[in-house]
Amino acid sequence: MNHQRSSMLFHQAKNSIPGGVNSPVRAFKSVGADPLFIKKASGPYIYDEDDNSFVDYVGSWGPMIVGHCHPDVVAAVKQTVDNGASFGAPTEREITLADMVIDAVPSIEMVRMVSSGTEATMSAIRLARGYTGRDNIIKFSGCYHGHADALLVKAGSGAATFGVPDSPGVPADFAKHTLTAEYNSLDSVKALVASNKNSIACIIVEPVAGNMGTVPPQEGFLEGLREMCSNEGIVLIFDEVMSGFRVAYGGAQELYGVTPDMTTLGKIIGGGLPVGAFGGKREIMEKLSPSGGVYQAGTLSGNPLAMSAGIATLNILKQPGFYQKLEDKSRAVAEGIAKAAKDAGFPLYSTRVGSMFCAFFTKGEVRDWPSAAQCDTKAFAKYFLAMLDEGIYLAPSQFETAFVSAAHSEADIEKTIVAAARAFKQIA
Ligand code: KE4
Repeated sequence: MNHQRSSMLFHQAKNSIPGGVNSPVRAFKSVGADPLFIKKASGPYIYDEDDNSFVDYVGSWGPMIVGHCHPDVVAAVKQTVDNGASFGAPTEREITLADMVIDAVPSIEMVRMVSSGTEATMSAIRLARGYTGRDNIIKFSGCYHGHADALLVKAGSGAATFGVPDSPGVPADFAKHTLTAEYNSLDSVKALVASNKNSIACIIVEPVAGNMGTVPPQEGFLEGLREMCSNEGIVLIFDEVMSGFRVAYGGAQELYGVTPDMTTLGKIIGGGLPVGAFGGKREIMEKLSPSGGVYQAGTLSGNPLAMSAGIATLNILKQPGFYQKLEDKSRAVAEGIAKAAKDAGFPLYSTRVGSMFCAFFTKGEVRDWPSAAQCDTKAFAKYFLAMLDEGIYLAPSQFETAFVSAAHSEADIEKTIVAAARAFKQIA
């Protein structure tokens, strides 16, 4: 497969942009290749600058659940931009999307729009601290909540991929209020709560971990966090930037029946445009400026284009049968890849929650960061490159999640499974 133009552009990009990319995990560094420069996309496909086409399982890292260039989303954005891209003033669309989110997500009684998931989690934590008057927070190793200083502590996603879960540039003073527990280990949380009595403002968790690969919550984990937070006056924050509207219309909190105090969102609710959101109980949210004293702001928060793309996307997700069809496709592709690995005698631990799935290159079970970190990332890199040669575009890191969209057809899924069978044979 010819990647000449992409490589030329990457070489050029590195002169102007650090590492040649505007987000590190896109650089293909951990898979030892030059990244593909994408020219366009449509439905389940992306097309690179060398006119290669790929079945896309990154979907812009989650937003493109209805597929690229869905006609309803394109029309909504075009119609909106003809009347103005941004005003820095309130618009009716912001109420429309806010009400759709409130109707969908069990924990959300009020919601504030921002422009990224990082802004959403950073702001939610500040609000939890303002609401409780406490300073400490608990997060989980391998979970990623964006790149705010306090959260780049044992973080997942690109931070884990590059082995900098504790980034340079984050002063110890900033990180000292961030306590880290192990995902799926209530005991590790109990120990931190006991040794930091009445000083923990919030626990922030990915209810389905997607940034160390896809790691589902074990039976009782989310329920245990809920009970602990209720007993201790700790704000429970579900970071559903990835899982929100992905694993169910009401997110993981609907799927597992556990309701947090606050929820952060992003990705899907912007339909591919820059967006984030945080919401929760009215009594907490009303502490936010200008109704309360906790300050938070943003030039492009709730901008008309992202609101329109989000509204159009959620209107598609609301259609009867949307998630069942997505579930059937996702099961088929994840199980097909797992079977291909087994038939090739390749050790793989497969996970899936709805249309989020992952193939861990390890023999053992993966339930937290320490077990995920055992993966053979070199074998993953060979698999990734072999799949790319077969026209299948996966996330360029073992510690990420693959996403299926409504646009993936049975033929695309069959092609993916055949490609996987070839890839495992090639690298075995
Ligand atoms: P953004 O600031 O990237 O919009 O959102 C941060 C974030 C917060 N919470 C969760 C659960 C997330 O998954 C993310 C961002 N996800 C990564 C992909 N694993 C974004 C991709 C990237 O960093 O380029």
